[in-house]
Amino acid sequence: MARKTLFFGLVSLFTLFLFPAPSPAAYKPEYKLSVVVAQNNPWGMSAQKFADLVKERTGGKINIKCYFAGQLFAGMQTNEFLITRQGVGDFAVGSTINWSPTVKEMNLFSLPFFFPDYKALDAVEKGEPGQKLFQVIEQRGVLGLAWGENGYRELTNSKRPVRKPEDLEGLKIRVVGSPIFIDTFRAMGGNPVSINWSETLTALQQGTVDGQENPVSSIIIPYKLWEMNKNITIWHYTIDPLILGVSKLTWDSFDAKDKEIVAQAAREAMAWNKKEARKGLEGSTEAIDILKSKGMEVVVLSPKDMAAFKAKTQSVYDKWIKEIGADLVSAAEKAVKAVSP
Ligand code: X2X
Repeated sequence: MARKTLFFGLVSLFTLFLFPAPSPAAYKPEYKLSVVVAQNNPWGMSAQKFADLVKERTGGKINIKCYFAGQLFAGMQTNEFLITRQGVGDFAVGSTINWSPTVKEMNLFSLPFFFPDYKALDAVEKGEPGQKLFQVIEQRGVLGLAWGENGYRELTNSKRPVRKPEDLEGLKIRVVGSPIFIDTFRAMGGNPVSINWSETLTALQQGTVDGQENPVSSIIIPYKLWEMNKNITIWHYTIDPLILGVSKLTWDSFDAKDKEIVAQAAREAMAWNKKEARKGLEGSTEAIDILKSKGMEVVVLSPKDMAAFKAKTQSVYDKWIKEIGADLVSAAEKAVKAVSP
């Protein structure tokens, strides 16, 4: 009897050794988070804030390292969605512009003069179109945790004030490597050239390009673009939301409690980011005053001036509504009209 017990005991020990019970997915010593920009601005800072909150609330179990300035993809910013979906990067605080060459639907935010105010953007993000966009990216392997913001993109250049489409003629403008931007600037009369952000400051310094377009509080002020470009046109021509996303591969390895901690930290960090991105721009002239104090000539377009640029971009709409999806665009249009008629 004793022998038999010993025998079975040994057999089960051996079996345990060969086939250990499935352990909970192992956590990695480090999770990588990708950001296109440096840490000197609300976008980069919000990524670090998120990482800090998660580390603190998981007692160091989820340790996220931020890779700033496009380090995870050697500056090739339009690859960010792919590397996140593949799990090469676990997280990204990514611009919808950089994801749009991979996820066509994201070009919604780049339709020229589509979002008249922040209310309209918030309505789209919170409403059906925003949910639909999160479904689209989830199907492609990236879970959207929260919306953040880079901001309304404004035009700067070293040559002259731009008030009307004729002023744009012949100006060489750096844009992101997303085709809708090339189409839009060509339609408006400019001369666009795609350059990664990592090389843009040098291109501006060396005069390879005359200008660029980016948000005031998130990019133009922190990067001191007045050192290269004296003219700025406030025209709100496109808006650039951010998404704090996580690779599905990484997400599925977290237990339920950690998922909740990560999701909550994402919401908090992105809420802070949105507030900072709009700082001095919403119901205030503080950000514009900073630009003026740095010697910039600020042109603020009236709705009528904007309409002259928008009229030039009909071909962009005709082409890109098909790419984005007519249903998504009209759902967004409805959401916009409901809050900003
Ligand atoms: O490249 C840009 O212009 C930037 C930093 O705004 C984005 O990543 C979209």
